[in-house]
Formats: sequence, structure tokens, C-alpha cells
Amino acid sequence: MIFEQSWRWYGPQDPVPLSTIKQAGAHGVVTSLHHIPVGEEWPVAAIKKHIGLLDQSNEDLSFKLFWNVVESLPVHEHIKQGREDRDQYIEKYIKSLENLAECGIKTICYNFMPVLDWLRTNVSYTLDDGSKALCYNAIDLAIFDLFILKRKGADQSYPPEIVEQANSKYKNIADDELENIKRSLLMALPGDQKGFTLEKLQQGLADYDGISAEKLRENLIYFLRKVIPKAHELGVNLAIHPDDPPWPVFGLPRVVGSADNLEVIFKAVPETENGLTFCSGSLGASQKNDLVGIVNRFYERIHFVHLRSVHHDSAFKFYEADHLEGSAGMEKLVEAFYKNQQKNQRKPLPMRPDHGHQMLDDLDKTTYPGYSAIGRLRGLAELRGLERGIIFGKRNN
Ligand code: DNO
Repeated sequence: MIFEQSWRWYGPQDPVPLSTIKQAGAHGVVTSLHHIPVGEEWPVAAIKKHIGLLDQSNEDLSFKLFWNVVESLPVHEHIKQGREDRDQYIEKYIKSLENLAECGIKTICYNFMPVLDWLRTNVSYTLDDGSKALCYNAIDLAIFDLFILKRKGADQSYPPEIVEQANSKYKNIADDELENIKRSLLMALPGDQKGFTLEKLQQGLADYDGISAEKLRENLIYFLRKVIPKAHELGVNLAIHPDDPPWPVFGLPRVVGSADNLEVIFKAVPETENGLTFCSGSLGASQKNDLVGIVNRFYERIHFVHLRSVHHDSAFKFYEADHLEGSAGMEKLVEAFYKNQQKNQRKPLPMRPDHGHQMLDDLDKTTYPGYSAIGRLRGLAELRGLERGIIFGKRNN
């Protein structure tokens, strides 16, 4: 197979339980210790306890679930900001890597996005078929930035036509639409149920005052130069997750959004343990990114794969499409993984269907936006079919 079928699990509090993952046909469980505060060491005992939860669900030994990827081992903001005490946090990060390796977990996804993770202006965007998707609209982002966050200089962050459209939409916007934009943007980070308040976000932004993209990139490379040699020794692969969306938001720099960005990061620290989580949805949000080109160029560094597609309504608005639709060109993309795998003789890469629509019975349930069961089940099933079809087609040609 091209991929090791995987599924993200938020831990015991996840409304989608391990039994669902089994029935979805995934063996690899992508998970994290969400209860440990960012920056603290992950003790061996806590890692083992989490593994124990998976083991308990493994009475049926013919179908075993196992923890294949950590998503994420988050990087403390002081490392991203290059504060004086960053080395102390880097030490703890390395300790966590050692502990994970000791427990046999060797693929680690992380990101280097300041303050926020992925960002959408509407986390319940209704599609024509009645299912719900995640949506990003720059006009709504500008409305939030200009009129709710009231960030100084916000109007300089958007093209003039966006500011103009934001101004005119805001004049007549319904209260519930405005509330929905606010709620979507202040949503919790993945796995964090507390969410943001306006004040917390404003403080987060203030902490990055004066930190340019150049500086952020330097801080990333500083981190990698300390961590990667250790990862190499441990046989651990780090896999940076691209920025989502892959451009600056609220004046915060973002430096992991394009092939050129990746090239700089990989050149600075050439070991292949300095790797990538290939996320077709995040990279594909920018129409400038050539997804197949990125797979071909960086294949040896891709340690983890997120498959998902977006549909661009305009240059300023996209929503998450069905996994095989939208702009990703999923057939060509999966074929590119197949060809590179054949050439490089690599084991199947852990792959999870990223996000899914809220649909059918899930429309009445509360789950993390993008992480309901049935939409992801549909995504995984379609991707698995595509994968098999590609392998079958190549073997019989
Ligand atoms: C969104 C995810 C991201 C990802 C982190 C990795 O659903 O793809 O939140 O987990 O950015 O650090």
C-alpha cells in the first residue's frame, strides 16, 4: 500500500471513540497528550498510559490499533519568539522526543505558526447537499480584524478591494452572522477546549510585535539546529505542518507556506529527520502551490500525510471540498506518492483523511469542527478506493 491508513484521535474526551476508528478501517492512531501544557516535558509514564488506552481496545488481535504519529508535540511560543528562556523549552522538547522514542513513537508532527493554528471564518458553512464544511473568507476575516479586534494598521493587511467590501458588508451585517465569524475565529486550538478570548488573542499578537518573518524563520532554524541532531540519534522524524492558510494573518508572520519556504528550512538543516507533514489542504489553499511538484521535490522528507482538498470560490474565499473534489487533483497527487514510493522503496506513509464534512447523523452532534466521524469515514473510504485503484491500474498496465 501507499499509505498506512490513520485517523486523528483527541484522546479519551474525543466524542469519536476508538471503536469508530476500528470500524473506519484505520490502524494508525494519530494522537497527542493534550492535557500536558505546551512547553512541559511529556513523561514516559504519561505516554505509556496513553498507549495503554489503545491497548485496551485491542482485544481483537487481528485488528490492532497503534499510536503511529504524534500530532502535535507543540512548540512553546517563547521558542517561536526567540525569547531568552527558549533553550530551557528546547531542552524539554528534546526530553519529550527521547521519552517518545523510548516508547517506540518516532514520527512527530508540529507546526511553527505564531499564536494561532488553522484559521477559518466559518466552521459551519452549509454546502448545497446540506452538509457543513469549514470556510475561509478574507472579507469576513477583515471584518473581524477591523471592527471586532480593532487591530492597529489592520487596513494595511488587506488589498484595498477587500477593505472596501468589508466596510460595506459590515454596515448591514446581521448580528448572528457577526457572532458566527467571531466564534469561528476565536475557536479553540485543536484539542484545546478553552478557546480564545479577544483579550487573549490581542495579547498573543502583542507578543509578536517587532517579530518579522525573517526573525521567525531564524527562530525556527535555531530550534531545528538544536533538535534535529538529537532526533537523528534517536531515529525520530520531525514533520513540520504547513501554515493554514499559508499566508500571514492578523499581521502575524507565517513562514511555512510554499515550496520556497520549505527549501530554506530544509537547506538550513539537511538531515531528512527535518521533515514535512504534507498537508494538501493547507498548501492547496494557495493556488500558487504546485502540490504534485512539492511531493516530487520533498518526498524523502515527507513522513506524514494529510489528504484533503479545497474549493476556491474566488481568490479570497475557499471552503473544504469533498476529498476527491476541489482543486487538490487527488488522483494525480496519490499517483505521485505511488511513483515516489516505487522509486524510493519506502514503507507506506502514515496518512489520515484531514477534516471531513459534518453530515448525516453527525449534524446533530457536537464534535471538533472538521473532526466528526462520518465525513472523515467518507474521506478515508474514498481515498482508500483511489489508492487501491491506482495500485491495481499500475500493476495491470
Ligand atoms: C488541523 C490540523 C492542524 C495540525 C497542526 C499540527 O486540523 O491539520 O491543527 O494538527 O497544525 O501541528
